Amino acid sequence: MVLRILIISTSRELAPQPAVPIGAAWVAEALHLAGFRVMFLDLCFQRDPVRAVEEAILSFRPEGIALSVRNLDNCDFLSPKTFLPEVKTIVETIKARSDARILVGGAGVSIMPLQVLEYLELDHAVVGEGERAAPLFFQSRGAREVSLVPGVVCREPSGIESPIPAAPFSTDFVTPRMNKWVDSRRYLRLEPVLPVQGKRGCANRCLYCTYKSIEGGIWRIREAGSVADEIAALMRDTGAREFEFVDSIFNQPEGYLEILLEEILRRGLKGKFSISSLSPKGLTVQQVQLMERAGVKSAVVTPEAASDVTLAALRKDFSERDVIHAAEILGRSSIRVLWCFLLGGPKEDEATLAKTAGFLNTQLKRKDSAYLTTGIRIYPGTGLREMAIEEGMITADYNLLMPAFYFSQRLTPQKGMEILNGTVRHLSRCILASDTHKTSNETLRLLGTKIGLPTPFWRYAGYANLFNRRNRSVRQNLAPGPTALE
Ligand code: B12
Repeated sequence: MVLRILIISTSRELAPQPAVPIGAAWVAEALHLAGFRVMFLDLCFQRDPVRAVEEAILSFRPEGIALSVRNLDNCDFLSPKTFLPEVKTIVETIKARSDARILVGGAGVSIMPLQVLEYLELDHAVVGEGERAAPLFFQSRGAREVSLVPGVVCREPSGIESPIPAAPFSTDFVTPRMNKWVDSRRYLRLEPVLPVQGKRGCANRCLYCTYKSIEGGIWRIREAGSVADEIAALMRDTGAREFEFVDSIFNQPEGYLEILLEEILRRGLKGKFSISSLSPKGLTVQQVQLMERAGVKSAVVTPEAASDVTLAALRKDFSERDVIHAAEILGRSSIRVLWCFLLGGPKEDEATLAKTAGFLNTQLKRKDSAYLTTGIRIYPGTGLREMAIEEGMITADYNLLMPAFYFSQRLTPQKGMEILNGTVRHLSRCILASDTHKTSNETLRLLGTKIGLPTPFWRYAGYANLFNRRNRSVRQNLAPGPTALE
């Protein structure tokens, strides 16, 4: 008998840009290939998400429900917001209307599965990727069989925490058919760009990062031909010409970028590409030239700090010199760069912040912008959590489901803003993470797409800042947000 599985993508967040639910789409495709009847419900643009869930349950009568939770919160120290209460409302709606078995997964869930299960009052979650775990879960029967599915975490009714199994990370990728599951037109209306993931995993061990729990700790590369096929299919089926590589770090491991971009060139795919995360480490002139030839128009570069002191404290394996070297190479290219910095990380003080300001003054080219995030979200299992406990910012029993943030005790957010306000020359090209939540940004996106403004939209940061009526005095009056959301 063919089981009916309803997969629900719960994210409704549109800032700082909409994110097409590709993770949920990959899982939907895997369930479909495993022989299930699958219905995909994307809550992102639903006016009434509860009603949409009720209607889907009524019409489809699912025997299993797979919930995808991408974001737990907005990671914003200055205006924190958790998304979990809205997910809980969806879970309550499901429970009131259906006896279907529920499985929850997604990036947010992988970071702290037990805490999420406890909060949502659900029994089963998946850590890591869902392509294998979800079909096996819905095929399995009985508590014992379920508990043996690799990657599945069970909530123990006794309240005793079961150990989180090491998630199995496969190198055998399903070919995603995102457009079969997601109404890409809705997303393309807000920005004409679709996401593509060319590899998974991250072998770096940055102090604060969660990627190891979500994607695994080693690089796993998709076959370049399959990624090129996916792009060609998306071009054909959606008319999109712009794509963003959402890999953890695009220029690692060594050789990956070359294989992928050479394949794109060989296939004659005339796309416009952007990169979600490029590391300054080891970036070469040849790589940047290849990127330009293949159609890369913009990249988000993520050094997070510009001083050796803070880079070492964040356990980055590159130096201030590498960051400047990358800036010089990219500065001579046509690629627009969004430079990302975390302000207030471990060992941040006036001197290290002055280095960031100095970097912005000397390296931010006219084509570039910067994205500044104040404070760092603390996650379980990270070195940052240990540090925050040692420094008395959180207690060891705080479960971190509601966000808590690290901010260096050698500085205050106000002092930090004062330094930036006083020293950075091109503040209009600096985007504060907190400002991206303004509803005006969505209006600007709709407008920008409609009139065909060239992407990436962060290049219009200066205009958006004007539109948001942000000015020096507003910035100087920034109040620090709570350390943890109650
Ligand atoms: C690229 C990226 C971005 C890009 C997105 C660009 C784009 N065009 O899509 C940008 C920079 C815009 C962005 C923004 C944000 N992001 Co982001 N982003 C990522 C990143 C690096 C990859 C996401 C991705 O596309 N993965 C590829 C897909 C295929 O994988 P996936 O979604 O995880 O799905 C797999 C599994 O999770 C699982 N799965 C998924 N659903 C389900 C369901 C079930 C039932 C099962 C069993 C399994 C399952 O199987 C899938 C396939 O294997 C992740 C970190 C990471 N390494 O995952 C952070 C991450 C998801 N982002 C995060 C956050 C917080 C945000 C923002 C809210 C704030 C911010 N920092 O800007 C915004 C929100 C944007 C939005 N509208 O939702 C957090 C979420 C954790 C949290 N604290 O909530 C993450 C985990 C980073 C982190 N801090 O650790 N992001």
